[in-house]
Amino acid sequence: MARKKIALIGAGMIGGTLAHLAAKKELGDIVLFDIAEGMPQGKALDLSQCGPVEGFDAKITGTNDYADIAGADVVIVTAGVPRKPGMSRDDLLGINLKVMKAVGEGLKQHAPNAFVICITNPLDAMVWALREFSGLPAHMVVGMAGVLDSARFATFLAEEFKVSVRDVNAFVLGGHGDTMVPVTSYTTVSGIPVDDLVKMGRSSKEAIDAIVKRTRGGGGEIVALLKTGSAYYAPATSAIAMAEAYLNDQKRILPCAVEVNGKYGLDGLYVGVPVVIGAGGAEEVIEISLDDEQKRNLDVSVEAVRELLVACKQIDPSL
Ligand code: TXD
Repeated sequence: MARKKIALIGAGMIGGTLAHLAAKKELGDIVLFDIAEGMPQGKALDLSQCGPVEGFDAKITGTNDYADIAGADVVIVTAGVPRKPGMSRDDLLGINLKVMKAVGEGLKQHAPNAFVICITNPLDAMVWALREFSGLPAHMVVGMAGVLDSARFATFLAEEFKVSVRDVNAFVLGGHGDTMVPVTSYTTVSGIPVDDLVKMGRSSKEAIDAIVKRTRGGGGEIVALLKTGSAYYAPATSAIAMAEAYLNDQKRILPCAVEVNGKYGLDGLYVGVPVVIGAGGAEEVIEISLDDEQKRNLDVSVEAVRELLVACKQIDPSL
């Protein structure tokens, strides 16, 4: 059987890390695409030279030509610009929306059968726009945010409870941003709900509230420390988990930004919900029951996503 092909659109910090992880895991041959000339080719060469040391068989190439992504099985999109001092959210939205248009057209022409994972911010709006511009079926275009947000939540909870991160199963719903909804009633340590652990005196409501707040600001905390960009190791690791679930038909239930039709009272909006990822792409949205406060929090998050879509449509009336 021929090797799978993984195309990475955007060869920046996350793109490079994705290439390294995908090669180490031998997910397939890798094409790094970027508009910057020479950079994807240089990174591909550097990464290829890890092969003999690490012992992986994966062909890694860099390109500035969309034709080279032809036939890709998985495409992971990180193309765009991050926010810089003095830039408004709308400035970022306008720039990255144009990038999604170019990427969407490239996908439509060269990789119409791929499973597409979008990472570019503002995530929920960009994954929706990418689906619109590419014309690919909605179950094949998903956004990565929930796996990362849940991983951040799990990291902080494992520290608080002084347990292995492997035993923490954290759950985050909603859009990617300050309004995301970490759900403690569905978050467990070896099957024990966090709310029960609090009742057992193993932590306090105040400590868990502080962790929820830190999770919501998890990206910003890293941006403030790095000063020159945003997180890339954990975002790349999270997207690779999604790619593996698709390539190996794992049927994992992962929180992803997907088009939600009917469930959660939504009508075609892209928002973060638990979804089964397998060979069919985003196979099924899982609707969990929420209490009133969780519902209110999800509504706030959904409203923030809706506002971004209105802004996108104002910038590009073709949407
Ligand atoms: O959870 C999440 N979804 C996220 C999202 C977590 C962390 C970071 N998140 C967002 O990912 C971040 O706000 C950015 O929008 C993306 C990519 O982050 P990265 O750190 O990889 O940014 P870089 O290093 O600036 O890389 C972006 C690359 C850069 O090499 C540009 O030359 C390229 O994108 N770029 C393009 N490539 C192809 N096509 C076009 N049009 C293009 N424009 C820029």
